[in-house]
Order: sequence, then C-alpha cells, then structure tokens
Amino acid sequence: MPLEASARIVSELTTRGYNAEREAVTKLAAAEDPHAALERVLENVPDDVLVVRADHVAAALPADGTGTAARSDAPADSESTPSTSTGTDATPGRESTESSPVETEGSSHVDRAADPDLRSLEIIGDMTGQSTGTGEYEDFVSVFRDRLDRLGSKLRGRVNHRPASAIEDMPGGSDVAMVGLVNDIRSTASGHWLIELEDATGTFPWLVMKDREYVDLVDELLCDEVLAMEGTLADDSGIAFVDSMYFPDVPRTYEPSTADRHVQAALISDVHVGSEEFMADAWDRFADWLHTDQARHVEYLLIGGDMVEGVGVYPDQDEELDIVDIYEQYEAFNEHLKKVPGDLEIVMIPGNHDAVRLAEPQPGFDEELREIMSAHDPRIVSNPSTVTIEGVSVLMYHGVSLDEVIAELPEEKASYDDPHKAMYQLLKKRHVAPQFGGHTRLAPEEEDYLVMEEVPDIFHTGHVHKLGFGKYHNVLAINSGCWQAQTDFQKSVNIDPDAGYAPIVDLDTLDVTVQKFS
Ligand code: D5M
Ligand code: FE
Ligand code: ZN
Repeated sequence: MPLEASARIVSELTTRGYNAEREAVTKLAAAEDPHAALERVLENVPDDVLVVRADHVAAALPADGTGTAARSDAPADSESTPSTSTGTDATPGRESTESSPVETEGSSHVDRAADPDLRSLEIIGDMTGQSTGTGEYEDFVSVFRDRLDRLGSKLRGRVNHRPASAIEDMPGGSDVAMVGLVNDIRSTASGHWLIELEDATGTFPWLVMKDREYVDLVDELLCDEVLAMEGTLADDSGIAFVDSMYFPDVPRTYEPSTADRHVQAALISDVHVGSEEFMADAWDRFADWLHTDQARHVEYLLIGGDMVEGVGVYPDQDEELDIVDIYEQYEAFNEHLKKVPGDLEIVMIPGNHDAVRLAEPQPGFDEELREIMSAHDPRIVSNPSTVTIEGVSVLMYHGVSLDEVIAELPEEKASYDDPHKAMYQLLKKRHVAPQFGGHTRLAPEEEDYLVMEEVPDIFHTGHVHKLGFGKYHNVLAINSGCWQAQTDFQKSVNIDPDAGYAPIVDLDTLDVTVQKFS
C-alpha cells in the first residue's frame, strides 16, 4: 500500500474530525479511487461515529474494494444501505467488532500494534498543587539547603569532608575536603581560579592552580551547583589548594531500564501554536504519519513545553502573532492535538511561553487550560516531572537552563548545535537548572524539585529549538527541536531552528530514529 495514499486519506479524515482504524485506511487506499471511496464511506457512517472502522468501509464499498464502482452503482440516497448493518459478510477474516459500543475519539486504540492493557505510565515529582513557596528569603534558604542536603549525600561517602567552619580551625598543611554549593568563581590576577564553596556552616575559598589538570573542569562550573573538593590547606589555613573535584554525576556503570516489549515514544516540544511561524503543514504530516502502519508501535507522545507562542513573552513578540488571545491559542493547539491518534498516551509539561508561572518548577496547567486542551485526555504535569513508561523513566524538563549552560560553558562542551552536550552537564550536576539568577528563574519551595534525585533512563528537554541526542553514561539525552520556523529574533541572533522533526525512541532498546516532516 503506498504510504502516501494512506497519509492523504488520514489527513482528509482528520480534517473532517474522524480518526480511523488502520485497516480502514488500508482498504480505502486500495480502492481504485480512494478519494471517491472515502466520500462514500463518510456519507454512510452513522452520525455518532468518530472512528472510521474497516467494517464501515466494507459496508459502503463493494467487496472488491473499487470505490468508483461502488459510487457509480450506488443510489444517490445513501441513508440506509441495507448491507451497512453488520459488515461482517463483506470483511472476510476480520475480527468481530462486537465489543465496540458507541465510539469516542479516545477509543481508536485498534490503530495501535498492541493491547493498551500492556501499557504502564506513572508520574513522579509532579508538584502541581503542591506549591508552598511564598517567595520570601527563608524559602530561598530552605530550597538551597535541600539541594545541598540531597546532592551532598551523593558525595559525602566519597570524600572525608569537613564543614566550612571546621576547616579554618585545622592546622596548615592538612589534607582536607568539603561538600558545598558553588558560591563564587573568580580568576585571580595570576591566572589561577578561586572558587568559594558554601555549606550550612559558612563559606571556604578553594584555589585551583592554573597548571593543574582541574583547570579544565573549572570551565564547566556553574554557580549554585553542588560538588566536593579535596586538597591541602595553606600554611595559614585561610585557603585550600584543590587536588580533586567530585560531581554528583551519573555512575559510569548506570544501566538504564528498558521496556520488555517493542513499543515506541515520540518526544517533541515547542509547538508554538499561535505564532505566525508555527508550521501547521509539518504538524499535520506528523499527525498523519502517527496514523500509519509505520507508526503503529508509537504508543506514547511526550510534549516538553511551549505548546503555544503565548503573549508578551519577549519584546516585540506581538508582531509575529497569528493568534493574539492566549485562550484562543490553546484552543487552536487543542485542534492540532486532536489530529494525532486518540489512543496515544500523551504527557505534557509547560514551558516558558505557556500560561503558567515562569519561575521553575512550573506547575502543570490550571483547570481552565486543562479543559481547553482536553483532546485525547493528556496527562498534564509540572515542569520538570518524571514519567515512567513501561519501566523506562523519562525526566521531562522544558530546558530554559540550557541557554545558561550554553552561554557559560565553552563551545565544545555546550552549544546550540549540540544541545545534548549541554544536557550532559545537567546530568553530571544532577540538577536541571543549577545556576540561579540569569535566564533561569527559581520559585523557592520547601524542597528543590529541580534536583535529579534518581538517574533517569531518558532525559528529554526542548526550548533551544535544536534537535540533538546522545548518551551520557548510558542515559539517553534528547533535545527535541520545534514546530516553529525561524523567528525574527532568532534570525537576528543566528539561531537556525530544527523545525518539524520528531525523534522516536524505541523503549525496548533506547535507540532513536528521527522522522522529518518539514
Ligand atoms: O526559545 C527558543 C530559543 O531562542 C531559546 O534558545 C531562547 C531563544 N530566544 C528566543 N527569543 C528570545 C529573546 N527575545 N531573547 C532571548 N532569547 C530568545 P523560546 O522559549 O521558544 O522562545
Ligand atoms: Fe520554544
Ligand atoms: Zn522555550
């Protein structure tokens, strides 16, 4: 069956508000005149049907599948073609559809390769509705204390650490170690590096000599990340010379979990509906493809934020808006979401263009927006959240901190062209947004939801509108591109977005294939 014909059929059906069984599409594509056949089938399906089934096609077309013949032979009045009642006679070999009562868009699971009962989906770390922060100074103290406690516990067993306040009382020349938050990074007049570490007792300065191997690591440091340093105390005990640095990191031997059947997930982000640059055609091709045989193993769709373009996100953004009302943008997004198969499990987090608070963690959309985006009943959770699908944990984070990592680190360690390498840095720091105060805004909560307490099997981000993926200590990092063509701003700063791609992950092997729709 030519894929193109079925894609066209699916597209035609979805624009008219129908989903279809794969077998129905196959039958239509095989008709002599698929377009005419489709018209005839739609004339014949009962009004309440949202999913076109193979038996609807069989009943409306003659058994030899020639759509044109059926049309020319058929009476113009198609109200009640006698043979439409069961369909079983005209569809040899087809399983009975006795257990399909009134259909809804969500019931088109027959499209997929496997039984939906095999699916499993669990959310961890969704802070929607859990926000306790008041934005007061004390909240900042508690969130950083929690960060230090939790990431520090991953380091304390590895070094013989002392609190900052105790180090200055130790004799000069002692071996010493400390676990702390990076408070300040400065270069000295002589080209060395001075790094101030902070813990619950105070701060202590650590010096990295310019000729040491660790100078290279200093390039990677961000303020507010947690690490351990080991070294030798100066004679006056006022500073320590760094011999070793330790990061919370992902163990090199990490073994990710995989699904025990062949099942796939599509990981996307940055749809930006409402922008003049939203690529509706590419989206439609993606949605159509999801209905085809090639996509029959794709059972999960993860959307990593920036569903819509939003309003007032950046200066002069309104000049490129196609839809100016934020609610209308979400309504349009929902219309586009409707085009994907109704039997996908969809998980969505917000991004910086979405109508939730900008500071991270961002709670999932409010009730009003959930109501609007209800096509296919998506799971709506906070940014970040971890979703475990078929045993594979996926840490979903929109990715605003990637701008920060890319700006601060040398090109070879983090760049827009290799966004996954910037993600490796976040995995190494075990925190999705270590540095506070620049691009990344932090809403202080009692606990630091941005810490990667557990190692994810897959780390999924978006935001920088570049596609890139790779493995870091066996963790699959994917940054998922976008569905928005280059904006004026992006042109002015030379960001060339990867728009209209969908990375597809095999959950049983963690292999990635990229489907292109632009
Ligand atoms: O972000 C898309 C990418 O473009 C991300 O790397 C930020 C950057 N960007 C886009 N517009 C601006 C403005 N006006 N200032 C700074 N950085 C920008 P997105 O979240 O999709 O806009
Ligand atoms: Fe975006
Ligand atoms: Zn973004």
